[in-house]
Amino acid sequence: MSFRFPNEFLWGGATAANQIEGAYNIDGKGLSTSDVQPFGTFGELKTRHQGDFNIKDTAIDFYHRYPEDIALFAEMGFTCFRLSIAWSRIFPKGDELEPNELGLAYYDKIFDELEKHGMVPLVTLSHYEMPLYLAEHYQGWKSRELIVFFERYARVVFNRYGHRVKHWLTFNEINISLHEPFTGAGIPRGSDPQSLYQGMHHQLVASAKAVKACHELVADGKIGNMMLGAIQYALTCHPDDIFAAMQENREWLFFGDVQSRGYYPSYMTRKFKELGVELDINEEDKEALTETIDFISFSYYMTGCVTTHAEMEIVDEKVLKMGSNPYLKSTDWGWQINPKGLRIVLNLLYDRYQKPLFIVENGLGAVDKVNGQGEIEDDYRISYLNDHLYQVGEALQDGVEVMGYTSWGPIDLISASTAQMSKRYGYIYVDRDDNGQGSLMRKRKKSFYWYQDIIQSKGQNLQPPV
Ligand code: BGP
Repeated sequence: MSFRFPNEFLWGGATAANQIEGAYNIDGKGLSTSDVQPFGTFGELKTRHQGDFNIKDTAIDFYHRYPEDIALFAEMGFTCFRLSIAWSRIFPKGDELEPNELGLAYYDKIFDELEKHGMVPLVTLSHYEMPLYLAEHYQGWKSRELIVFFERYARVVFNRYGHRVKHWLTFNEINISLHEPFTGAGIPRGSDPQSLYQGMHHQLVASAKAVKACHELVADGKIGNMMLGAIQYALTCHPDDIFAAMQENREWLFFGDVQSRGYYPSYMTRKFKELGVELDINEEDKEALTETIDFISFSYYMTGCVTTHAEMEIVDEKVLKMGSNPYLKSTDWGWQINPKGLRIVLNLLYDRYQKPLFIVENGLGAVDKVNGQGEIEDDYRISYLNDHLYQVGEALQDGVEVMGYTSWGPIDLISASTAQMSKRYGYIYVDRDDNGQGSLMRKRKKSFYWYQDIIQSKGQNLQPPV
């Protein structure tokens, strides 16, 4: 079967400020939580000392090289580019009353460049980082005060860029903070459920306030949430496993439920009771939550299994402790590859929310080798992306409304979980290794031409998975 994706379907790639920009301490930027995570999201935290090496300090130097990179995206035919604004560039400490003009001016230039190439910006307000000062002096999102700071930041950027940035996301993978709370929420690892869920509640309220601000300040603006859509299957058809899988999936769907319905789902009442969590939710919070998102966005890389009784291997110790699925293969980093699962998630989310969906991350992290002719023949990546996009085509036929697809890391960037450069996702190769050595030169991979062809053919050249 061959598909022609809708004309208005947005095609592109996705990035995050701390994984591409570098320039971590210039033009008035404050330190962010990412700047003290030199080993990645799931590595050890470090106090930052003068002269310490963190590969993200330079990353791929997008801060200075953005015209070249955006031109390469345009050459591939991107109609959309997802990026995040580093909050610490706009409010270096996070609690200031006035923004940093140099930080604002930087993103003006990025949007100029995207406009020049006719690309729609999709902007994440908070992608896996926040001003470090807020983590150190306010206990991160555990503090209610952050709602005010975040809303101020959101209003500043909507006012500044709202005339030309119409697509926004609030918190990247908001559900990940239950597993890794420092990265996105500035809350220490190992915190008790009370602190975690209170912090998440503050983020949910802040997200809703940003939605309201966007609706007020951005004419024709659309704003979505962002969830890590790692669906869990029951390992067996034993009813206990089916129930366990349902509960596991509620761990992430809970966020979408609040953000798209405007109130806490009833299943959380029992959960909070069992965990001994008593949330501080006031009337103003409840009112704020009623401002709901316009679309649902999510990342999709892998799926897992759960069971209450059968033998099951754990395939990814590092990130989400996914149960092994005997029918699937894994990447070199232990992420289970499941293209059909993307069609399942798309259908599930559309059935549940009846809102447009946007796949804002998907891709294969792999080691690439430059061959004797200086080429990078990344057929494994082409096959991964083909098979996933094919399932998007199927989901469109299923009647699911999909706004677009931005694959993760269209240009090689620093891995969030491991801070490696060698875990590459790009269509564009960047000459830099894990120790920071390399010329930073950009090079088109084989997948560059493949994606160009897929975009140009509006998906018609996707091949049925073999
Ligand atoms: C998502 C994050 C991204 C990104 C991606 C790939 O969870 O939103 O920031 O990095 O995963 O993960 P990694 O970089 O660890 O391979």
